[in-house]
Amino acid sequence: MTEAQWFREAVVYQIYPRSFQDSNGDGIGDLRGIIDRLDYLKTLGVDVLWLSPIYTSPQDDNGYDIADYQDIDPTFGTLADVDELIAQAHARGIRLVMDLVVNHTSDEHPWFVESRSSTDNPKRDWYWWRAPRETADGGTGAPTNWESFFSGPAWELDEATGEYYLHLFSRKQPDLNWENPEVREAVYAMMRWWLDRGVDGFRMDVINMISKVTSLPDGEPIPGDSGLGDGTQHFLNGPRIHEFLQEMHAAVFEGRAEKLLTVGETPGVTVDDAVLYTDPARREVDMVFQFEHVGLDHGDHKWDPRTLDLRDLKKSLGRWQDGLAETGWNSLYWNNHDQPRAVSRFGSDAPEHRIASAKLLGTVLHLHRGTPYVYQGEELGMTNVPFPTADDFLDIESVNYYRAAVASGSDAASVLDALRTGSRDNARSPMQWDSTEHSGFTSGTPWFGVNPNYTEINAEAELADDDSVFHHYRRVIELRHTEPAVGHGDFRMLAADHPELYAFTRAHDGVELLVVANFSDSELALDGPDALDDLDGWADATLLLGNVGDPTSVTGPLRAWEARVLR
Ligand code: ISL
Ligand code: CA
Repeated sequence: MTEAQWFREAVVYQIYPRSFQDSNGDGIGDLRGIIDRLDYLKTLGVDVLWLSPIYTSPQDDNGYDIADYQDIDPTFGTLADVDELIAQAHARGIRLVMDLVVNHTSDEHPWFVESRSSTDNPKRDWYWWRAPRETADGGTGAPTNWESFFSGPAWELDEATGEYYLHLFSRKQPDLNWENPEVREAVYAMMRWWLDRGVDGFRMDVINMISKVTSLPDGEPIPGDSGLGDGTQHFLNGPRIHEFLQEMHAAVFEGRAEKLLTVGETPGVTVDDAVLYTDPARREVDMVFQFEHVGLDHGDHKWDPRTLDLRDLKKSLGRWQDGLAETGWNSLYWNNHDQPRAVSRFGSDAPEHRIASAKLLGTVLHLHRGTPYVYQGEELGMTNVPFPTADDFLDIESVNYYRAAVASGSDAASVLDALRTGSRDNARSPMQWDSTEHSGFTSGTPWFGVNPNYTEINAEAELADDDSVFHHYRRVIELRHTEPAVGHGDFRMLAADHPELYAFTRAHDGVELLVVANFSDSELALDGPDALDDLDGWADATLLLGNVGDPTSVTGPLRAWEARVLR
C-alpha cells in the first residue's frame, strides 16, 4: 500500500464539539473536553477525528457560520487548546481533520462587514450582491426565485445599499463569491495556515456549491404558492467546480497531499460526478459524502418521511460501490450531525432489537469498500430523541421549517411528527458518558437536553460489557486494520432482490469474505427464496465477527438483526 492510500484502512470519528464533553461547567462541550476523552477514542481504535466547526462564530448555525477562520470561539477554547489537542491526538497516532466552511461566512465576518458597507467597497465583490429585480406587479423583489435550504428566499435585502445578497443557508450565512480570485487566495492562505499548524486535512462543507452559474437563472418553481424555486441546478457541481478544486489542491495540498485526508461534502452528487471529484489523478479530493442513501426514506422532500425499502438501499449503495470500484473512493456513513440517528432510522430502536441492530449497522457499513465514518454516540447505539413539543427543537433548519410550514397552513401535529423523524436535533443531544446527572456530559446545565435513555445507554456501562455496541464497533474497526480484504477487497452485492437480507462478498489476494445481515425482527433462512444459492462453499468458513452470540452453523438461519462476517 502506498502512503497515498492510507485512508483505505482508516476509520474516521466525527465529533460535534458542542455536544461531546464539557470541561468547565458552562453546559457546552469544548476542546479540553475532547482532550480529556482522547483515551476513549484510542480504545475505540479510530484513526482520524473530524471536528465540526470550532471557529469564532455567532453560532446562528452552530458554528457553520464563521466570523474568524483563524481563531477559536471562546465557547470551545483557545488556539493553545487546539495545539494541545493536535499534539495529544498525534501522540496517540490519531490524525485531526478540521471542518472547512468556505461556501459562505458569517455575516459578522469582517469580510462581509466590509462588503456590505458600500457598493464600491473593495470587498463588495467578495459576495453575491445584486440589484432588486422588477416583479410582474410593478414592484421589486429578489434577483432570483431561489429558496434557501433553511426555508424562505435565498436573498436578503440590505436596506442601506438597496441591494440583495445571496445566502443559500441562513441569512447570517452570506455566500462567498468564488469567481473573485482574491476570495480564493484568501481561503487557500487560511488553509495553509491550518496545515502548517499541524492539522491533517479538511472536511469541506457543501464544497460542490462554490461555483454558481454567474447569470443566476431562476430555478424550477416549487409546488405551492411561495413563489420560490429550486435553484440547485445552477449551483450544485457548477461550471468551475473542478477548476476551483484543482486550483485549491495545487495552492494548498501540493507536496503534502499524501499525508492528509480531504473529503468534500457534496449534496446532489452523482456517481459520475464523484468519479471526477475523487480520481487521484485529477488532484481534487480523496473522497466525497454523497446523499443518495439518506434520501431513500424521503418522499417529495426531507420533511415527507416514507418507509425505507431495503432493496432501494442495497441498489443505491451497491451502485456507488461499483461506480467507484476502479477509479476514486467512497466515504461510508449512516449518520452525522445533520441526520437522524442510524439505529432509529436504518435499524430498530425497540428495546429488544436496539443492540443487535446497532451492531448490524456497524458491521454492514464498515465491511463495504470505502472509508467509514462513525458519528459520536453511534458506537453506543444512541437513539433519536423523544421530543415532547415543537419548542424543544433548537436547530435553525427545524425551527424555520416548522414556522414556515405551519404559517402556510400545514397541520401542526404532522409537521411535529416530521421533525421528530427527520430533525438534525436528533443527532445533537449530548454524548451519553455515564449514568450520573446529565450523563457526565456537564456539571452545569446542558445547552440541549440529554436523551432520557442515558441511564441505560452510556459509555461507562458499555466499556464494562464485552457484548456492548461499543466493543462491537471496536472489533469492526480492528478488522479493517487487520484484514486486508476489508480495506482493499473487491465488492460484490448478492441477493439484490431480497427484501430483508443484505449480503455481499469482498475479495482480495485469494481471500474472500462473505457478509450477511438480517434487516428484520424475525428469523431468516440464508438459502430461502431470493436469498443465496451457492452457500455450500461457506459451510466451514471461519466466523470472523458476529453480533448476537455464536450461531449453531455459520450458514444457518439468521436470527433477528443478526449479522455475520465469514472468511
Ligand atoms: O442538513 C441537511 C438536510 O437536512 C442538508 O441540507 C445540509 O444543510 C447540507 O447537507 C449542508 O450541510 C452542511 O452545511 C450547512 C450546515 O448547516 C450543516 O450542518 C453542514 O453539515 C451550512 O453550512
Ligand atoms: Ca464548556
